[in-house]
Amino acid sequence: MTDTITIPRTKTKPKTERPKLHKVILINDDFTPREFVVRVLKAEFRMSEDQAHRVMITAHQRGVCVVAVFTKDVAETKATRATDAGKAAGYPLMFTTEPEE
Ligand code: TYC
Repeated sequence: MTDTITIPRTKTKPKTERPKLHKVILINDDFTPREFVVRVLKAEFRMSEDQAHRVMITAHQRGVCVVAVFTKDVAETKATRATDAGKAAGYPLMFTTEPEE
């Protein structure tokens, strides 16, 4: 049995389709030191001191702040790594992800 039947695809994906991007969101808490949050943002998201400070302050004041958008895998990996960095230092620092509309 070497004969193979190939059925052509009837539906082709439009070439313009892009993978949905996912937001990494920083959540405020009462315990993680501001300086530590800034350090994690700089290390994991390659932000400048200024950018990191703005994001940290926004989360501090409003409860949450969007850090950046990535493909799903990258967003989840970065959120996990950043959350783990807090955990390793004994802080409840939390990053989550959410798909963009
Ligand atoms: N609220 C924290 C404090 O006053 C600082 C902080 C900011 C923690 C943002 C988490 O996502 C955060 N020490």
